[in-house]
Amino acid sequence: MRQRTIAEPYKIKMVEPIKMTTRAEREGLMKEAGFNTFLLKSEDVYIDLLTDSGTSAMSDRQWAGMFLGDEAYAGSRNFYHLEAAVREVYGFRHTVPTHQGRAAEHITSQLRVKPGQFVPMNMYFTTTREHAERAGGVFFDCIIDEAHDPQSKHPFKGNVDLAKLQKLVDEKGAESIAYLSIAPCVNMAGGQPLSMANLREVAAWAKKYRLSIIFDATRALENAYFIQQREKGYAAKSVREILREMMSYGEGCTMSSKKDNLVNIGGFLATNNEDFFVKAKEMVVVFEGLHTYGGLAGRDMEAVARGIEEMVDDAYIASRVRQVEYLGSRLLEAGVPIVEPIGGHAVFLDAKRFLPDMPQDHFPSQALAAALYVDSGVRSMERGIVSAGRDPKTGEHRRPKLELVRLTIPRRVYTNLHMDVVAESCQALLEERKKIRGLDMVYEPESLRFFQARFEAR
Ligand code: PLI
Repeated sequence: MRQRTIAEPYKIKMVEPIKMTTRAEREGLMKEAGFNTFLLKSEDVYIDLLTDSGTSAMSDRQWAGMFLGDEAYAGSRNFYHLEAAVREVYGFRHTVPTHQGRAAEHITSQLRVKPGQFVPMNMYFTTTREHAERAGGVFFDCIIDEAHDPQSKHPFKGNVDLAKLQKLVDEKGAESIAYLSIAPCVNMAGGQPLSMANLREVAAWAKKYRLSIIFDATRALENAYFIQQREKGYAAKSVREILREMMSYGEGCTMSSKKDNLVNIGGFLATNNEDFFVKAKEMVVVFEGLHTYGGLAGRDMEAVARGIEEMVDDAYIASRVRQVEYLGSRLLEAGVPIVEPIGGHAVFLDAKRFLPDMPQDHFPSQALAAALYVDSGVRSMERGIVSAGRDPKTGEHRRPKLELVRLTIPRRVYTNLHMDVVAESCQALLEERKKIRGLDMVYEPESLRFFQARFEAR
């Protein structure tokens, strides 16, 4: 039987105009922005695939909730709605709101990492690693090798390699590990999921050594969808049930609500560990705000609470991930090299295969992202040597195997015709790839350099 189309389970009630600039204008704008797409003005962008973070379209129910904000300094009713939603959907008893994910990472790292301890992660994420390192921790990559190979079609490239963890424990002892920081739908690997079977094994292994799993639950829902689609025994389960089971293997999580939770701002730290909760509550007051608002307005917490309830709709998440798959399939048909399997939140161009003659020191992904903007006004993001930063010990560039450009799809924002425009632009660039020039970095911030670094054409 032919596969039937699944349309979005919503219709559009409000629109925001976007405008196309001319190629000559975009050439000037890109140069002015130092060939860094983060430094472009949003109004100069036609289709904005910079990130899926905070770029979702909220529903009418979420917007209605914004008018029910209880803007009290303490004990806002919206906090209790948020706490109840997290308890119900993620299964964690205690919630500490934060203004976004990295604030929850900051608190977690400061409380749970002792200087010199390892923090194993299934691949790094920029802010997560940064906070672990600022607390004196040492990042340890425990993802399976396939994750570093953009052409491996492993269905669960986000899986943890237990042998790598075992080796670390054998050599350094379990007490050298702060906790396991496990991210579903691994962002830097291309939005790749881990399997429930892997998670179960990791949890059993961690228990043996009395180590905790603290999830980076940012895109856990998208991971739940992949488990439903790909893993034996889960086809008949709802994403809601799958997400709840996933989270049951962790002691808690940090969360950027700006992704799965369908809001423009917000995050939280959630846990079943009383002691961690009490300490986190004390710390959030210093850095974010009282523990019942954590840097958010009451209305923002209401939007998060409603977003959490809305996201666990099987029809919604299917249409969300299928749109990403639609763009990826169009690119594959056109022969554009991308990371496979296609991820949950983004399609990643493989800059090493796109620009095979450009050395990594000429920042191929940065150059490709700039060229894409000049071609069509589509904004993407570098995820290669610039994002990887420098080794804190040697000061050398970290040289990731993956040299990628991320085309990140905001939730409920663009139609598949927008995806067609993006695909056509990537195809046109591929045909003219010889014309894409490498870059020199002329300004480099000390940390998280990809956000503000500036470049010039070579
Ligand atoms: O941007 P924050 O502070 O709300 O969240 C930080 C963060 C943590 N973990 C993961 C996996 C992320 O992807 C993440 C933020 N990601 C951004 C901004 C992105 O564009 O992917």
